[in-house]
Amino acid sequence: MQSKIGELIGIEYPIFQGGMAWIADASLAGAVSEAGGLGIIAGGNAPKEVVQTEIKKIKEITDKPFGVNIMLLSPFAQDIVDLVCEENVPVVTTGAGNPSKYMARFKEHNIKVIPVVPSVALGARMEKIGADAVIVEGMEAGGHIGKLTTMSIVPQVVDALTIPVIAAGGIGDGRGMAAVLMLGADAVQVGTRFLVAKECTVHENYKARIIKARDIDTTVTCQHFGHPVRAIKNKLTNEYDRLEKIELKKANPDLVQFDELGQGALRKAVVEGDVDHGSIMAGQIAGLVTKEETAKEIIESYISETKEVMAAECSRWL
Ligand code: TUI
Repeated sequence: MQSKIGELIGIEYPIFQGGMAWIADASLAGAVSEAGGLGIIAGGNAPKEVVQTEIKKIKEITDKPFGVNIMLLSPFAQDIVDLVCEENVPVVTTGAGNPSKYMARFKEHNIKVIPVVPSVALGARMEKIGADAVIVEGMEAGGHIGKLTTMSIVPQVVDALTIPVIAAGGIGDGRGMAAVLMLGADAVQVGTRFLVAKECTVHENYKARIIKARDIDTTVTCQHFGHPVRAIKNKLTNEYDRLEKIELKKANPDLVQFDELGQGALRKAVVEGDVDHGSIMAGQIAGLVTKEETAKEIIESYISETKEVMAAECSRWL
């Protein structure tokens, strides 16, 4: 498969696996890279040693390119920047902030840098300071999200930039992939569908909630205070909603409690399998995800479906 991204980083299929905090470890990322996509290890909020162990493991699993996602809100972000430079990680993606201050360092180490950008302005800034590509993530995505939808932001960033654009958020199968390629994206990033990969080590209760989810089952917490996060509705998101209603009426809302409620919530769902009080971060396409498959099967199904729907439309239109 020819793609600008494929040539840039040496992958066979233009599919990235999202660097999901607490979830995207060497097991999942290694399987994705081995299957010809780009597996990405999540830095999340983890300390350097934890991420280093995963980097060492992925090098055992595959010789193919892989990435590390640096979550810029993490207290360990600087340490993870040092780590990816020391370990010769080929690709870095960043999220939840502006990576400008690290860019020169990445470039010195020949690392391909691909920031997630929630707007045209940040995308243009990233291109100017040397980003190799950008990931444009719509608010259909799971986890921490921006304000715009994939359908609206992808073509606007494509028009404003010359570097390749990877589309993310709401891309649950080959139909979604074909759609964003039509919008001008060069590749896709997929999170939610990989949550149920056989190689994904997330707790089985988490997987079961994704497979059970319907179209209307995600919600966004902290729309007014703190960081908006999309997750499957449960007792935790109900509690967020209740607190938000109370605090919205106050002149000086108490913001600390939102952080406290969020602390450890993702770990609770991912590691302990507490899907009532933990945060089941997932995108709006969770309703499309119906079965556990290997990472290879997931990638192959995106590619074959994309070809199929493209060919069908071409024969109708051309
Ligand atoms: O980062 C993500 N998704 C995430 S991070 C995460 S861990 C977390 N948990 C609770 C609260 C906050 C984080 C779970 N899911 N996606 C990439 C992404 N990046 N989405 C939005 C952004 C973003 C937002 C603002 C990127 C840049 C940005 O820049 C603002 C600025 O400083 O200019």
